[in-house]
Amino acid sequence: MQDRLCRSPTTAPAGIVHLGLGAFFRAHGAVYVAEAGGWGIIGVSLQSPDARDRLRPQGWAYTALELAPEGDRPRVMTVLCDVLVAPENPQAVLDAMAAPDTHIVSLTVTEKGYCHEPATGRLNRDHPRIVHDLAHPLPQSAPGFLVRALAMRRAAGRPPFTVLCCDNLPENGRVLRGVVLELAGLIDPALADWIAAEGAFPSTMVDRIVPAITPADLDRLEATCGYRDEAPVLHEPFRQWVIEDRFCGPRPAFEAAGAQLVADVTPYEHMKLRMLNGAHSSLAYLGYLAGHQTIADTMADPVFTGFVRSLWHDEIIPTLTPPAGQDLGDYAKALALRFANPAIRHRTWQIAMDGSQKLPQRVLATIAEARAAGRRVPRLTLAVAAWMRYVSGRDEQGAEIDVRDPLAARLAAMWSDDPACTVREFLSLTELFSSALRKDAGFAADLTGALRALIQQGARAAAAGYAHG
Ligand code: CS2
Repeated sequence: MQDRLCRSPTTAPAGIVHLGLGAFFRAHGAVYVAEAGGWGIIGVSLQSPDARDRLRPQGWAYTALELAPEGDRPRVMTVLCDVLVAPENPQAVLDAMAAPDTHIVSLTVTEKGYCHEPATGRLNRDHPRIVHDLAHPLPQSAPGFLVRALAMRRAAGRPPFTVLCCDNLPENGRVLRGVVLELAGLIDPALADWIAAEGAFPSTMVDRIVPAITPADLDRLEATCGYRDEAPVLHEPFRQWVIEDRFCGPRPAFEAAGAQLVADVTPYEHMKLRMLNGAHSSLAYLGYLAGHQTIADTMADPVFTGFVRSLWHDEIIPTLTPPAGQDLGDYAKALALRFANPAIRHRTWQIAMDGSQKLPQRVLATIAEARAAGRRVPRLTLAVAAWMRYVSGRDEQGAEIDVRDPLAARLAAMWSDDPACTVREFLSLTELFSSALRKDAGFAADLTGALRALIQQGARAAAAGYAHG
């Protein structure tokens, strides 16, 4: 075996504490912070010690490996200064967040980490971690850490940090602000007033495709780089970060690293969530059912290339107001190339995870707007049907699907042999479907038809029916 990667971390002071030290942040936000210069990051794992244990022997350094069709490009990242594991020592995490030098707390805790109801954006007060955090001063949830750390800063006479949400939620900063204020209000209404008046929660749009690492990737990296790295991240060449320029304290010169600082992130978020993530989820469910392992494999199938092109042009783009200077047709073309990148093995199974938390903003909001405008959207509807079939836990050959979703057990129990009955059951999910969609008889009928087609013909043939305009 080659020598293990080991570098000294940055000497820059850590002005940023990041909650949720997964691959995405290390391949995206951390790269911007490193390029902006002058700042370091204390990473926090909210669940397992795995990342800390792999990174510690390397001095917190890791390789970010860019995967382009023309070859791999490694880069060693030294922007992390420390990694904390919240369940082991929640007080250390709070202390880092409350430290005078901390100006920003950023988050990638995935959709379900916000303990909110996706359909309404409000705090889910029954969430076990929220129930815990209301009763105990040492928190478990991301909103709990934010609230308790902000309380410490207020008590110490320090200004709040800027909360920088980097997850794929619409108006992510506004949603997180609402969740934090609601939780703070339940603990101490005066704290909630202080956060509302002094705090800042800019919304952001984040984009970079980051497939999960496999053991084979570690070997491949060792062969390419000549050293062993137990905690690398893989990513595509493309990256984009659009940030609302509303910080309540100092920030890195993100623009020097190519981030776009804007007044309103909404048009960017809608474009990205609906066109990239909406298509990703649609291809993940349909592709998985059709037997495709990765998004690139799915895109190599002409049925799905045609399907996704029509999905973008006929169903998603008509609901969007493009960001200034952005042509949505060009955006779709670029997405098709990114999805087809054969160097990225982004598993349909990985993207299919947590559908109950992803579908509302990626697919259902687009459907609701199209329906309100009197349009039918057969491809998005087929994607919802494919999700229903996927979470039933059985694929087209009757083999078991390893469904990962906080609602997995409830969703599986909704499946029956009668498509109309299954659709009725799913449409009763108030956490997912807006009341307009739940009452929309036309949508229910289309969804039933789509599900029937999926069951009778299989995903590939059903998608083929909608592959061209
Ligand atoms: C993907 C995203 O796993 C998923 O659900 O759709 O992680 C996607 O790759 C990123 O949002 C791209 O920016």
